[in-house]
Amino acid sequence: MLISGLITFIAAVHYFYMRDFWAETGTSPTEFRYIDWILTVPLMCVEFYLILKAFGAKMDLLWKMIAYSLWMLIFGYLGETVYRDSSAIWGAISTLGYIGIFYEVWFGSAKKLSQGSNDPHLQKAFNTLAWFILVGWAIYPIGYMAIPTDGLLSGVLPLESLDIIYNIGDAINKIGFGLVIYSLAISSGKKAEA
Ligand SMILES: *C/C=C(C)/C=C/C=C(C)/C=C/C1=C(C)CCCC1(C)C
Repeated sequence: MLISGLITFIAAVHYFYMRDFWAETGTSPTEFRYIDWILTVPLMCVEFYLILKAFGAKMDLLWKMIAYSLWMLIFGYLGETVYRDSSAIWGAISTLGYIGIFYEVWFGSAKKLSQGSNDPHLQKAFNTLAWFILVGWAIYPIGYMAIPTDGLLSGVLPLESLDIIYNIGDAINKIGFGLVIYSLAISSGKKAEA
């Protein structure tokens, strides 16, 4: 619960900065956004680790997921800033990190720990988070494709949609993750009382 609170707090602080930046310059607050993500996405990996810890998750699972997320974010950042003219290729490289996380949660050791837990509350929460990774996180690459230089959807989506899509993704995923963790905490609490 503490980590979920921290994630929404970090995001809230950055959204204040991003709002001012947008209001003053009329351009995308890319730096603030990626500083937010580089803190909050690894914390989401910590949430996966913590809910699986009682069922045998080891630190190497956590480090693997954090490494995938840093890979995803660092290359995405490069594609949005320094190498904007070749954003598509950097986006493709970044996507490998996303696939790594996706694999871990849907088929890899994280999935196996959840299945082996025999705890229906944990499994339900884990599966919901896995769907957030598949559907909720897929919102971001769509926003990224609105980059005007060579984005795959740049002719279709106006430039502003990049920030709007990222904002929608953040709202869905950060609040969604928080609610899943919250309901897991409640149901595990009930079980502990019984
Ligand atoms: C709270 C913030 C979250 C959950 C941010 C998630 C960000 C992503 C899943 C970003 C993914 C990207 C790709 C898969 C390719 C293009 C570049 C990114 C960084 C937008």
